[in-house]
Amino acid sequence: MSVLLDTDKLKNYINGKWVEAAETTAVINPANGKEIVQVPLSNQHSVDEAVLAAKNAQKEWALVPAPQRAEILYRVGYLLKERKEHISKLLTMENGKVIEEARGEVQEGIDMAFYMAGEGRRMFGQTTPAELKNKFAMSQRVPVGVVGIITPWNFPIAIATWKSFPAIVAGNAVVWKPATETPIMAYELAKIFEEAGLPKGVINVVFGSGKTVGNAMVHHEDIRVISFTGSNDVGRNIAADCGRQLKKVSLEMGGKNAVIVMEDADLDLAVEGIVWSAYGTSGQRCTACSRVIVHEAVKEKLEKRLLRKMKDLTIGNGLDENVRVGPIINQAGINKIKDYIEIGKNEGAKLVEGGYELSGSGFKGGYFFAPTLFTDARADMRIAQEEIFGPVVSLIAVQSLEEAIEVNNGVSFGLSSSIFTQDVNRVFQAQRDLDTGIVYVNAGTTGAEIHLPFGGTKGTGNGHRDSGVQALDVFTEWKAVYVDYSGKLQRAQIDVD
Ligand code: UN1
Repeated sequence: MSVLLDTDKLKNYINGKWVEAAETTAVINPANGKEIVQVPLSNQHSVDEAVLAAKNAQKEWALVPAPQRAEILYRVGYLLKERKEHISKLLTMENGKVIEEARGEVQEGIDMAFYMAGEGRRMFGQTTPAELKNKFAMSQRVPVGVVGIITPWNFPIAIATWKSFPAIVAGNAVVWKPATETPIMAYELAKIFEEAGLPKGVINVVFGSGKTVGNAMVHHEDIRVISFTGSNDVGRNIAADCGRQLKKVSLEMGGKNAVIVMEDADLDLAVEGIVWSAYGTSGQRCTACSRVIVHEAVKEKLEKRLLRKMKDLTIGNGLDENVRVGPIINQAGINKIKDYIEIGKNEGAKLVEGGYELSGSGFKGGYFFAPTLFTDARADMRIAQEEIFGPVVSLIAVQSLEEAIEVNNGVSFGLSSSIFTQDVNRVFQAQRDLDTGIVYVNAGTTGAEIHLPFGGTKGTGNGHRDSGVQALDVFTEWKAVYVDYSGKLQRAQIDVD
C-alpha cells in the first residue's frame, strides 16, 4: 500500500456508501510495474444498484435551487485545491504523467469546479415575446435525469470534472465508470464530493470493465445520457447502441493533430511548441501533436533544431521533478506504438530519432518509449493518418499554406490543430479553414482551457462538446414554457390580430 493512499482495496461508491466488490484486479504504476491498489471489477448488479440510487436521489436533487447545488461545487473546488499536491502525486503514480503535468491536470479540475459552480447562478434560458397579447414565453434548461459518464485513463481527473460537474450543477444524478487503469482519481474525487456535502446517490462510482460495467450503463433504460471519452471503436459502438434506444450520447474519441510550420515562423518557438505538445504526456493526449506539416523552405532547419531539442528530454519516473517524459500506460500501449514504428518503416518514412522501448536502470519494470521522429512522411501513410497515442511524430513537407491545410484536414479526425506563422492574413485564413474543433496560433496543439468548448469534428466526436458552457447542452433538455394571462383561449398562429 502506498503511503499516499488510505486503502489497499478500492470500493465502489453507491448511494453514499463504499461497497466492496467480489472481484478485483491490480492497478499498476506504469513507471515501475508495481501494484498500487486493487480495484473492483464490478458486475451488472452494481450498475443496477447505482442507477436505482441515482434515480431516487435525482428527484430531490433537481428540486434544490441551482445556486445551492453550486455551493457544493464551490466546496469541491476548495477541497481539490487544498489537496492538489497529494492528488497530483497519486495521479502521477497511477497514470505516469510527470508531476508538473499532473498538477496542471488537477488544476484543470479546480478551474472546472469554480467555473461550473458559477453556472449555478447563470444557466441562462431565454425570455422572448409571445406572439399573442397577455402571454409570456420563456425557455429553460432542465436536467435529463440519470446520466452515465465513462472516462479515460489519460486525463482521469480533468475529464471526470468536465463531465460530472456540469451534470451535477444542472440537477442530474451521475453513474460514473472510471478507467480501471486509473481509479484512484475517482476514489479521491468521490471522497471530496462526500465531504463537500453532496447528497447520497447524486454521484455513484462503479469500477470495472467497459465490457461489463460500460455496456450495462449504455443499455440501462434509466440512464438517459452517456458521455464518453475513449477509443474510436468503442465510441462508435456506444453511439450505435444509444441510437437504437434514442439515448443522448456525447463522444470524444481522439485526434491526429498537426502543427503547421510556415516558412516565416519563429522556428525556435515552433520547436518548443512541437516538443511540448508531441512528447509531453508521452504523446498520450487526445490533443497530442503527432504530425508536423512544414513548409519545405524551412524543413531541414526545423528538423535539425527539433532533433537537438529532443535530446534534452529527460525520461523516467514522473515523480522526479527533472523528468519531462514519463512512461506509457501499459504493455498494450507499448505494443501498439512498436507496431506503428514497423508500419512507418515499411511505408518508407525515415526514422531519424527514437523508435525503441527503453529498458535498463531507471526504467526497470516500467513501460518507457523513446521520443520518436519520422521524417519524409507522406500524408497518406498510416503513421500520418491513425492515432498512435505515444511519443511519435511524423514530419510531412508541403509547398504552401493551402497544401498544409489540405494535409491537416485530410485525416478522419478533427480535434486540434496549430499554425506557426507571423503573417496575420495566414492566421485568419488558417483559423477559418482548419477543420478541427480547436485551433491554436503560435502554440502547440495541447492546452485547452476549461471555459471553452472541447471536442472536434469528423471522427473525433458526434457534434457535442465537453467543458465550456456547451457542456450544459449535453446534460440538459430545453423546456419551452408559455404562460397565458389573458383569461381566455388564445390560439397560436390563428388568433394573432
Ligand atoms: C485529452 O487528451 O483528452 O488540451 C484531454 C489539453 C488538455 C486536455 C486534454 N487540457 O491537452
